[in-house]
Amino acid sequence: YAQTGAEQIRLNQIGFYPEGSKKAIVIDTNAEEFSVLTAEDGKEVFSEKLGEAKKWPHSSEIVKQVDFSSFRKPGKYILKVIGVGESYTFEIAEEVHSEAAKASIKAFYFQRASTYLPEQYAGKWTREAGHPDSEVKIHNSAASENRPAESVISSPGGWYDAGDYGKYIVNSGITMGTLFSLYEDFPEYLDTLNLNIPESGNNLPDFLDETLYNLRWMMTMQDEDGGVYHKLTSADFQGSVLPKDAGFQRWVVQKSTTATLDFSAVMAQASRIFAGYETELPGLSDSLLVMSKKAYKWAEENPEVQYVQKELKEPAINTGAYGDRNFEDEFQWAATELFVTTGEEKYYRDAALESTAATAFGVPSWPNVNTLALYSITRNGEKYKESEVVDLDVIHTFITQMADELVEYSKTSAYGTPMGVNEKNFSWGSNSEAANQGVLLINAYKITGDQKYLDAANDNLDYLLGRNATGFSFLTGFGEKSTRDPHHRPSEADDVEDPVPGLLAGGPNPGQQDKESCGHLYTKNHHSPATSYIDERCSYASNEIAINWNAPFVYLANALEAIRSS
Ligand code: 9MR
Repeated sequence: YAQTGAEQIRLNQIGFYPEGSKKAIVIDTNAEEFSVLTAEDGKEVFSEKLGEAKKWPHSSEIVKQVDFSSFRKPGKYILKVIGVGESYTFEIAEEVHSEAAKASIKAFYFQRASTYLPEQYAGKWTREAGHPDSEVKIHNSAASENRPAESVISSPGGWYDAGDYGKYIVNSGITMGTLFSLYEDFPEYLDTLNLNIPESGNNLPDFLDETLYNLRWMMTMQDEDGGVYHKLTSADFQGSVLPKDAGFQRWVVQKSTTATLDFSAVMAQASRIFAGYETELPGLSDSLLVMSKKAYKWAEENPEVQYVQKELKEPAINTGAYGDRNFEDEFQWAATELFVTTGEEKYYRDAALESTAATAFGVPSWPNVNTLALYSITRNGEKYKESEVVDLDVIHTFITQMADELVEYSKTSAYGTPMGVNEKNFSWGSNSEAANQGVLLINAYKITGDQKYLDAANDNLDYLLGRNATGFSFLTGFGEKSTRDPHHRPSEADDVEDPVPGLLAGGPNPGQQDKESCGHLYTKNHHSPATSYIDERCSYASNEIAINWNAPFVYLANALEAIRSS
């Protein structure tokens, strides 16, 4: 099918840092040259040859690269390619991603359960409270002596997981770990951010206030024996209604080892962060540490309790499973966070990071979290320079080896991005893979100071904001052609035309598990792994949003802002 102009020129639709690299992609062209024009009066300010034609296997497109990195003058511009047309307008500026970066954090406010979002903070996306979760039933799979089946607990607050209204501990785990990592890496930058949320006037940074909203919910999910319920959910997904109209009974289900360990890791990390706020939050840090240790102990005693959803009956549970059979990486993450917080070497010995095969680490995703342990050790590297238990060189090498592979691919690949290094990058929630690759690259940059890692991280931000085979900016509200119809109940059910802003769509997913609900919308344009994306509500497999996808975007965009503006 023929594409012209802006459709054929793929670029970060927001823009570029004056000192940063600036690339775009032109599809299917015989042109040899491109130029940069001022947006206001179309004056040519730069021109250069296009790169050689290359094929991107993931989209089967033949593309040429545009590189105008040496053009640094702030302003608004468009790209022009003769025979193709003109691109969307973009900007070159310091802090060019600040609004998008902030909005991606604010998106968590919009995911808040159990509360009214007044117009003052939510603008036109104001909505009434729903899901009080003050009378959540204990599912028979979660029954204990003190809490028999069908008894109730109160478990209010927290963030909705995604486009649905479940609250799932495993996925909250990696989400919180990622957000807390950003905070620990760039506290000065985050301390000054104003998110315009109800807590904005208090004595805590807004960023921490927002994370506290979910942390306090997580704290309610621990049973008295230390184990943690896998999730809080209705038995079935409720249709596309607003929270206030969603009345299905809510349940907490079986405790699991993965949920308990993810919980333990988050609580340990939170404990050391909130230790700095003893005056504002007296006792919180201590309580968090007690909960973390108790969870860890439960997991030591119950090391392989899997969550197998199909075994649950009366009622059967049919919502997001987040099942995982491998517990090793969660153990490593929890043990490491407990070590960093307490200094107790036993925990670090448990983690046994250095003796783990390099191949056991990877770009983090909800079932694979041990790389988060590497990040936490690295971040606290100063403390471990002389350490007898931590071998920093080994930990650093794990990270830089993974990062080098991404840099190598981005240098040679047709789109010039780390994204696509492996065909498997394109699966459910592929955009979180791109974002998490970015987080990994920023960590490598922090270790080495080598600019190539920062540039490659920025390449993946460009990917997410438009330099990809769909031509979409996947962040709602940002970019001339951005995701408009995410699978997101509040955005679907409200009367507002624009989707809730700052949400990252899942992205291309050749699995197309939603074929039944919107199969007729998948056309031949969606045949390749990198193009298998449709901007339709029905597409829960390519166009849902989720907190564990937003979090690495938050990290990537805000880390780049923090680094570029320092
Ligand atoms: O992100 C999850 C993905 O890795 C799984 O393949 C998929 C199917 O189990 O589920 C995804 O998570 C969804 C969760 O189960 C329910 N809430 C929405 C999540 C995002 O689609």
